[in-house]
Amino acid sequence: MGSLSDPFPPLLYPAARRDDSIIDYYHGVLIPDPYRWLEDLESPETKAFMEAQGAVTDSVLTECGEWEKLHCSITALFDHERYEAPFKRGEKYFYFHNSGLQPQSVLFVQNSLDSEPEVLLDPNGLSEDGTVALCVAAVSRDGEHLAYGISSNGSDWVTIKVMIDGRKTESVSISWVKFSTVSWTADGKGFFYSRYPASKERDNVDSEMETSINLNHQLYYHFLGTDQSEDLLCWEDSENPEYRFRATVTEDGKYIILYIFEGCDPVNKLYYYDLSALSTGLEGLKGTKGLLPFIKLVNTFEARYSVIANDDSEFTFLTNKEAPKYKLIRLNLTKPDVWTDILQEDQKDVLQYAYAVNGDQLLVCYLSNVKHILQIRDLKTGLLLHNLPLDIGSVTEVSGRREDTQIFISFSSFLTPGIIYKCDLTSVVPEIKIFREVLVPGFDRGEFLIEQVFFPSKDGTKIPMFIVSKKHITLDGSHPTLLYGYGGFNFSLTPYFSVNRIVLARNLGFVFCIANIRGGGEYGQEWHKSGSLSKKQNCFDDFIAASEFLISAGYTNSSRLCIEGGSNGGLLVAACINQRPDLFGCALAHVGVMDMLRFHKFTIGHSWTSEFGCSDKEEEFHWLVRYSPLHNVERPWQKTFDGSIQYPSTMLLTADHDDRVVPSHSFKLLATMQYILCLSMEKSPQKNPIIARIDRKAGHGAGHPTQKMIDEAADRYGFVAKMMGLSWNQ
Ligand code: X99
Repeated sequence: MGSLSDPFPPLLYPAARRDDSIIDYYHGVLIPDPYRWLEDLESPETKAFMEAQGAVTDSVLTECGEWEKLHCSITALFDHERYEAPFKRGEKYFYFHNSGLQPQSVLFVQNSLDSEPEVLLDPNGLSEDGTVALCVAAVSRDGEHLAYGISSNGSDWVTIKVMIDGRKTESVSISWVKFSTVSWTADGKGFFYSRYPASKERDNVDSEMETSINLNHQLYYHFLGTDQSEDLLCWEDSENPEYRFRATVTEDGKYIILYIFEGCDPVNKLYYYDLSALSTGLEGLKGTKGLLPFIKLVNTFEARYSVIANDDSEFTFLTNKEAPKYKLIRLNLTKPDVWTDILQEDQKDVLQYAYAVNGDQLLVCYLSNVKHILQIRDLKTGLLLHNLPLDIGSVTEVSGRREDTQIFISFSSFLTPGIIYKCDLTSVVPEIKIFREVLVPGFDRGEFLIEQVFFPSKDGTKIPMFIVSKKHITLDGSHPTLLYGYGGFNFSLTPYFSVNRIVLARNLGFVFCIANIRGGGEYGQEWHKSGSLSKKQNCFDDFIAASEFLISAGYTNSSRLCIEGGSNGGLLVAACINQRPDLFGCALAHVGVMDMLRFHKFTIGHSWTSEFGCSDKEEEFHWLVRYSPLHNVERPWQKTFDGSIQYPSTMLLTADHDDRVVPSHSFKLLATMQYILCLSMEKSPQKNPIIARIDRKAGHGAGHPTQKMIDEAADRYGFVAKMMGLSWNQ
């Protein structure tokens, strides 16, 4: 159906060179890849392509009349104080705070909850424009030292720096860190981190964009007060270059737990090392060669095992072994074959995590029909002690350890910007009080209504969806509607607050929806599996069914329906517009995986083969080529009897430093869509714009400064408002 009107004269897209000599041969099938040259992000030709596309997009955006009002309102609504839950180390409390429009949140420290907070680290001082972000902050157990990771331009590459004795910054810089956690040893003498070997071609991770494949991850231990060159290599595995490693030190300080991952599935190997066996601590190993002699407790990729707590050698794990909705089990390292269930798998709710708190208690979180439930249970027996009452929404953070009698719980939902609860576990019935509440001036939750519906997908499976609208709307099919989805990697989309969506609902009359389609973790590992590998098409069928539901229930019509998603959700949006171009008025696909035949060749893409499969394998190639956005762009007016069907107005969003999903995915899809739909024919019926917003000094999304978030939101929703012919109310 496309947009209501043709708001623009046909756009003059830059003609990108087609290299017809690039043709790949996959298991007997020839696949041309004429825009392969766009994979070289440093070439002058690619840079010229980015410039030319940027000019087209700017010419569209300057025509978007509501841009200014959107920018202004989103800025005003963003300008509120935000806090994260405090965490205790030693006797001190630490927390992140943003005063409203600060580019990055600031780390504060205080001696007690009511003493004057002091700035410990302000990342806003690390760059002029807020593009340097703090992405890891690990405080030693005594609260005296801080290891923090910074990343530039939204990259996944991290440099770790260290602050000792309160606030003295050391000169050390730990480079080549990626996909790492930081875990201190109990003695505070150093920490574990993960990295990749230094690239031979480049010595500076910040300089340009690195798209080469990430292989040979390594686990290191850094000794405080020394140079990175003296760090101890603790684990690597040259026979399995795709493995990734993550180490944590148990709360009692006795063991190092090594988690080993291969893909992105919730499965891992688990090794451990008893530090107490080292009389001189890790210090004694300084300068030695050879890896740490880890004991292999779980040595197959069958299930997830995460340590919840231990009493000496008796460990409690969260696992999905024979329990797709997860359970807690216990085992003594001295008898590694005897596993006992502590908390059995629930029939319908998915066990998300458990924290040992207040001695022998467990804070347990379940996902129940896409809403979080919190309980206090007995660590020894798993028995339920208390239900902690929560509104409908998401627990976004829990801070508390076994030694803490008081814990902090952050909660948010579509109409709740954020509440941090303080929970005192020493009283007979846990006492829950509001510790801090995020207040958004000018936002009135009473104006809105939240519903959760369950609609049938193509194969009859019931799919949950949240719908948020202004109260008392008539279901006459007229409302602009924003439908958001992800559908992959076992990731669940639970209710959260979005300034942008409140502005869209309040001022442009939008209904906004989140479809909890298959591929996510909403109902455990079975839900995930039913939307991955050979069953990936279920994700698209679910999202299409969500759209059809919204239309048939009278919320909207095709011309006023916009779909949006990022990353795996960018793939979702792009696949859906290929499959049903008639169903949507607008599409916003952020940082999407668009070339399903080649994604595994760049950075960490190889780890997604657990979700998608890999074109190197014949059977899997056939799954992928059937829905790969890049390989399924066809002229809709030639596919059906209705010669007026065109693609929806489409904005692909990417960024020059996205080293998670390299921007060439979006570049190649953009050039392909513009060529097939517009440039390769005279008088194309494709009038709706197909454009890309290419951000600079930005990456996949993490670490985005506030200003970039606001600018981007105004661009994409300004575009949608223009395409749908919407005007501002009030
Ligand atoms: C990843 O690629 C995970 C990358 N990653 C790690 C981290 O392996 O970000 C890791 C280890 C330790 C700390 C931090 C990290 N992911 C995560 C997928 C989806 C995910 C991703 O980004 F599984 F949730 N994708 C982009 C998948 C398709 C598009």
